[in-house]
Amino acid sequence: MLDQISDRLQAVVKFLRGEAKITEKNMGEALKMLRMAFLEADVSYKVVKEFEAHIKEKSLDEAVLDSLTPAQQVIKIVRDELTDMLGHSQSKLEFSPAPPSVFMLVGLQGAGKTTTCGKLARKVAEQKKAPLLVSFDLKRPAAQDQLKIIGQTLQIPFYELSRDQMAHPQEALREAVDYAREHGHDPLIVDTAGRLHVDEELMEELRLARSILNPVETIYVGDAMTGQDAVRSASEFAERIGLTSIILTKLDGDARGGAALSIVSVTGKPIKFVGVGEKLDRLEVFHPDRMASRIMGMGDVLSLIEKAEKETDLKETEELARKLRKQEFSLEDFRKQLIQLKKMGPLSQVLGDLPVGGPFKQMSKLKVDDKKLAYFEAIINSMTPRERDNPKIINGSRRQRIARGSGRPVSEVNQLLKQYLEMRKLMKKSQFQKMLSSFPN
Ligand SMILES: Nc1nc2c(ncn2[C@@H]2O[C@H](COP(=O)(O)OP(=O)(O)OP(=O)(O)O)[C@@H](O)[C@H]2O)c(=O)[nH]1
Ligand SMILES: [Mg+2]
Repeated sequence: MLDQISDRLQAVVKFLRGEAKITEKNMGEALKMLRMAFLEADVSYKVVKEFEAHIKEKSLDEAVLDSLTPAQQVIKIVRDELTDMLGHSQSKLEFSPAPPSVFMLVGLQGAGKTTTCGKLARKVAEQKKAPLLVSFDLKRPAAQDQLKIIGQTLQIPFYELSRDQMAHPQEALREAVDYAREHGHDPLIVDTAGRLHVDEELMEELRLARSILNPVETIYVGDAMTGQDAVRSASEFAERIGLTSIILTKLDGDARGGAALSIVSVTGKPIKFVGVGEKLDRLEVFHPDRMASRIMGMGDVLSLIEKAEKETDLKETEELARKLRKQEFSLEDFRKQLIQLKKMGPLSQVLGDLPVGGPFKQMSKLKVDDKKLAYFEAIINSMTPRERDNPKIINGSRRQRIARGSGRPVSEVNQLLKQYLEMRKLMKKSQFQKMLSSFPN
């Protein structure tokens, strides 16, 4: 996620760390590096200029220059400014005191509105809400089906418009709201049609829907891959129909970051979530502070730990941490680890949340895809408890027996053992130990 700008900003951090004093000269150099990094990431020029001015003013302050750690102070200033650029602090979804709260999702064609309706419904359902989905995309009959299928997949109810209702969309919307109210649904999540460009017809349609639905959240869904285009159309939507929040999608791709870094200051609206994959569970709460730290390479250990705590038994994690500290990490533990990783989602994503560099980057290079996780599990299942505790005893004939038992080739058994050893080695390294030390003994 945002690898390019992240690499560039980390280079600035590194540069500053190497400077014992902050002078106008090296500060000028750092500012130039920052400017290039942002412009390359397709951040709007105006936003870059403001950012630069703030950094300069704060960094050349006497208190910073005279401090014992001027470079660190400047790094902190950059981090704080970056956090502000991303929206300062986390913003939550609004709910209406008189349900149903209506969330209306708007945006250009293909931005991810329909998918995000599903992701959002899933997210609020997790918080014990009872969402209802409805599609106000009446142009394409397939649009209704798309959301209906998403609803079925998630087991979240979908309010299907009849042909008759489609002919009278305004009434249909009122009926959908009434239905939600009568059946205790909250929120009502409304999908809308997209267009290639902002046009008057679409704006009219959305304004009308808005006047009937009176949504507490009008959410602009923007494709982060389209950079400044997403920002420009967001401000048009903001001006012409009014927005309350933003969701950026496709941040899992190689988006350069321009949209994420400009959209908040250009529209004045907060980013509440980001889409990080096609699957319906790939929606993350957006934390400006964590994102800023992550971009600057300070590691999003917090959100990783949160994720881990949510889906793994803390006790098991503590036990694992203890074993890792004592370097007793056995194949049995490796097997448990694989199961946990499987629960947490694709490996590359989990590892992507960890601090950049060091053992983690190497770990993400371990060639373990999700299918392989299942094979690895099968192989470990075919080992005896003794073999799992003491993999050293697994010689050639044992390898053959394990391969036969698991129905996998011997080469894969070899590969697993090799990766296990590599993982063990990596886990001994200091950075991981540091993270583990945040777990109680
Ligand atoms: N990689 C990735 N793909 C996404 C994400 N969100 C949506 N997509 C994909 O983007 C494509 C378009 O998504 P839709 O939800 O149909 O977009 P839409 O805005 O409803 O499109 P229209 O209704 O045609 O305007 C689909 O292939 C989605 O799977 C995301 O966060 N990451
Ligand atoms: Mg759609």
